[in-house]
Amino acid sequence: MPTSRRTFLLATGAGLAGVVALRSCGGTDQIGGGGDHGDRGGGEADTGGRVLPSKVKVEPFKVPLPVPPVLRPDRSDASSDHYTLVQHTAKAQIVPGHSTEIWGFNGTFPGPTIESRSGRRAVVHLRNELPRPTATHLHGGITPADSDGYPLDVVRPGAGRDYTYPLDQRAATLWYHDHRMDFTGPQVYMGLAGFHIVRDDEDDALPLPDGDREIPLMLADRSFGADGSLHYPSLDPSLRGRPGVLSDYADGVLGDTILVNGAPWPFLEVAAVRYRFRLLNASNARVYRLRLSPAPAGGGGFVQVGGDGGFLAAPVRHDTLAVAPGERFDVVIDFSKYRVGTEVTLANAAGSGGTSRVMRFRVVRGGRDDSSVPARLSDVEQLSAGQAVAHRQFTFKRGKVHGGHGFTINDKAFSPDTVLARPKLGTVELWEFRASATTHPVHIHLGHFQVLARKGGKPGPYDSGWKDTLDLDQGERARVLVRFTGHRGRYVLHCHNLEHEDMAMMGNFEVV
Ligand SMILES: [Cu+2]
Repeated sequence: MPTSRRTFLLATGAGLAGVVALRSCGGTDQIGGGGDHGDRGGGEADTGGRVLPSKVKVEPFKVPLPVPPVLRPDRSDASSDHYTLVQHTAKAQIVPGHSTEIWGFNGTFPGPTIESRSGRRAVVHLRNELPRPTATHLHGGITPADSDGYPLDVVRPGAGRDYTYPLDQRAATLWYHDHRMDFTGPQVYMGLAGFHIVRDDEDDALPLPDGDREIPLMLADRSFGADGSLHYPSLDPSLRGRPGVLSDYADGVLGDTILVNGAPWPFLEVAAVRYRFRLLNASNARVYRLRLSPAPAGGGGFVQVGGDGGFLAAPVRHDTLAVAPGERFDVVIDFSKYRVGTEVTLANAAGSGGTSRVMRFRVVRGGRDDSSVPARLSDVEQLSAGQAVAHRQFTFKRGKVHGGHGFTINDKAFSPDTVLARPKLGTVELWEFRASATTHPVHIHLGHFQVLARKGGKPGPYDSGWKDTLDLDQGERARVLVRFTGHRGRYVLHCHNLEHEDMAMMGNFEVV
């Protein structure tokens, strides 16, 4: 790929000038652009600030896709499975020829995948052997407040605690990640993230691809120093004092290297049959617009069967999949639409240069396929606006935080003492979100929601089903119906652009 080599020389040789060059050459380097690119702004500029240049060169599509191992329970009883996760530093092979220090759950990035059964309790015995405090949140979990990983509810270095997850919820792709107050961005960037998949009888009964043809894909962009170290532009790299990042990156840190399951631009050899991929955007700030290049004949290469909160009622076909930080898309790709020998790039129409691609599928053999995607997937209860017992509005915009630049919700910087809403347990509320100048992926803890409207009109193409994270475009307004179920207590809603979150774009709500 001569274009990628040129891109990396520019990025490596010329510092910030290289970044400008990298972005301006995107037009010629782009894979699979065009189409509906324009409808949500696209581009990297609106998802964060500058791309942080790496000092090492990585060839794309040279390393095989790793799949995180499934964690075995220490023990199981009639109602619960018990797991141990130890957070510690480790050396990882990410950039070929280098060893990279990461912070990992059980020393890996991504952490091991936990697989749970709906209705069975998972108890995670967590120990923090890292040099800094952590707080672990199960994203998408309907979890009691004291196990939700509240940002100030930290586990100090050398300490441990149990997190209890009832998992009284539908089958879905959840993920666990660090949520430490003021330092979530750098700590997730160092590797503190993993999948937690919940399964149920409905999932088992569907004829979707399974076994080694059901694969989780964690997308995360990173940049590397000359020694292969993870490079993050912290104001205080010790992660002790002042939170936040250098001002060039204050809108969000964008890496120039796309990792999938911790490997840079990996490849996966596939048979010409259907595969199910659980896509997760675990990036700090990057929004992807995924496409298949070449697109399959007839289009609609991504058949979405699920979202953040589990199965959709019926599959939705997409040519392009916009995935904001925190969001999950459960999709089926049918490689029988390609001739054996085809190389299919998972491209990113919102990127440029190296970030315009994500990974590559090599269709290397034929195969028998008895899987299918049925026209009906699940009974999804449809909420209606009439059920809402309260209407609330939340505006996400820039603002003064501790006398400097930051981000606010309803003009307030995060404070543990300020409660923005007190919804009643068991009710549905209508929440309206507004974004000012930049995009904000809005995430609500505990409460799953359905999108009612965007810009005063219909929900968007990626809004189907139950969600917990919503991509708000610049200046956009969206209304969701959110259900507060399961547990009372104090939770947060926040922007899942982790740099915005660390710069105070978070608020409390208390379920009463
Ligand atoms: Cu934001």
